[in-house]
Amino acid sequence: DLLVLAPSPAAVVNEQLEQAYTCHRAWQVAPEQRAAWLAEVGPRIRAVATTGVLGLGAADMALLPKLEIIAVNGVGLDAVALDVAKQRGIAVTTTPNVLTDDVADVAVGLLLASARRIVALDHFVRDGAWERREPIKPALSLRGKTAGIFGFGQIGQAIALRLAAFGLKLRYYQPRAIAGSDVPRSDSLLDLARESDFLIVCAPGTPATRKAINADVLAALGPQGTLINIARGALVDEEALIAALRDGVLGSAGLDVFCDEPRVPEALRALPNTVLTPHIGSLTVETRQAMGQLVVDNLHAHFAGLPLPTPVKN
Ligand code: 8YV
Repeated sequence: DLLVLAPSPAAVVNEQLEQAYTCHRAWQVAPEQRAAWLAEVGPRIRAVATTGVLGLGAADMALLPKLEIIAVNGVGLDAVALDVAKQRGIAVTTTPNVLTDDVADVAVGLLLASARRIVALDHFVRDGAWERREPIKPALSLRGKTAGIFGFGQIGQAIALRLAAFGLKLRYYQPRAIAGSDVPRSDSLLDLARESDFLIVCAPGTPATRKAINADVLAALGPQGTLINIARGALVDEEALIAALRDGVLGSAGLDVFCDEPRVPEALRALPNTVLTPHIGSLTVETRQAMGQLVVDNLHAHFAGLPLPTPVKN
């Protein structure tokens, strides 16, 4: 029996799961009935298919005594109780590589939209302000500016590759230096923010990165600086971000992720210097199909006793 916490947008993925397993679809259960439902089906569940956002917490895991594998449709592991999984010998898989380029594209899109005020100027045209000949303030060019990448893994490096083509200088920070990279590493996150015009958050959500982007980092990025976040909302002190954007301590922000999704603070939505997207970094037809296929392949491999294609080393 497979517990499916969310459907894939790719029908062929859902069909393969339905064909191979007895699927229990959690998203079709009303929130108030979820606990009772899970207590009933839980003892039969041997596998869970979940998303990067939903993960699987310790409380739910406790209701699944026969659980053998958690297949995450995403790369974020922040919502999975990895310690419990390890203790119980439960395998965990993710969907690396296949989403890297699409997520990097969204980071670049948010950066361009923020720097050149594309969304605000779209409204400017639609609302007739252009026709009324209202003035348009020129933006600042990207050329010669510095993009700092916080978290220089696959996604961070894919973003660097793209931004180099825009004539941006690049730097990164993460605790572990990347051997052989020609992108210089800053000494700390605070230094990276100080040295950058654009700070792009690509690090995993962990206890160590929680609220790493705090008031000091935002002030170091500065009044002409831009924060881009395609990682997890938890890495940013959202209250501090709102204050910095409101008070002109920070120039602008392009955000695909938030602290309490899908709720986005009204204060953030009301600010003119933000570009906001609903966590769509990996949401393309092709990538969601490839991610979903990896979920299927990992589950099939597990139950066939074969090596897992993309296991998490836990
Ligand atoms: C998705 C993600 O939002 O990979 C992740 O960790 O956040 C995204 O790809 C989600 O996991 C889709 O299922």
